[in-house]
Amino acid sequence: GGGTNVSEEVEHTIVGIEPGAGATVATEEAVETYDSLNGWEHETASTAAMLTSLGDAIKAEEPVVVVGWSPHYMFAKWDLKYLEDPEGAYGGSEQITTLARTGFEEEYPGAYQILEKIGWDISTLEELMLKAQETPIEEVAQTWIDENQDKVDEWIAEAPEGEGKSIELVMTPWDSERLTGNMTKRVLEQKGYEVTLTPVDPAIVFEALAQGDADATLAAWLPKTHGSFYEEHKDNLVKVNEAITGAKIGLAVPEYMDIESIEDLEP
Ligand code: PBE
Repeated sequence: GGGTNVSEEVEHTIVGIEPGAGATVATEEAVETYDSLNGWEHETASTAAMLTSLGDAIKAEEPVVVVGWSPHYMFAKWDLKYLEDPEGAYGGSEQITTLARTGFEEEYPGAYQILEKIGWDISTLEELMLKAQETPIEEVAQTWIDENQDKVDEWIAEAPEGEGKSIELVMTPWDSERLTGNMTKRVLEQKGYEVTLTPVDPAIVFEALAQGDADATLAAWLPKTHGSFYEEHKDNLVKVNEAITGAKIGLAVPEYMDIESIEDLEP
């Protein structure tokens, strides 16, 4: 069937992303779970390399199977579809969750109240990420703040002042998190906090919070993508808010490919 041809054409290879990503672990699980992926290679390198492979394949109208996720501009830029995942190797709908270290709420009541309110919808973030292809992400974040000051005012109005206290935010290095991290930093700064924003691998986000080396993050994809990190450290973490709902990870292919499910691939 169509699956045999495309599986051969892509040389039984999934184009993955960074080794430290939650989506990478989920893809390893998918390769173990599905008979259709028996003997497949899961190539990991970087998000940039994956996007280059995807763009090249689409330009040539060739098949390609990549590790994809939403929110990301890939779904705005190209016609892509997720392959159905009947075994649930990639989980379902995810919440990008705001986490704090234990004790943060007591020490930073104002920031905590603000973090409880901050959130965006997926379509807003995808639009901003597309903009960030041409404009530095810090600038995209600042422009969003400038154009949405009424919303920011709602978030910060009732919170106590920060009075110059320092907050360490950690994030993962993907665009979605760099964007929400940079917007959050600017919101907290408006209330008088000093905010540092540090990009680290997902495992380090959770360790830094659990050990009290960082204060908060807006980068936790739950329940699946970062679920094992969360389980390991949850006794020392506080769930503050679901800042973004309806996120997703999975295997993605161009619309023109004649397959619908991971089970349509062939070993
Ligand atoms: N992602 C984007 C990350 C989190 C944000 C889905 C590629 C991951 O850890 O898989």
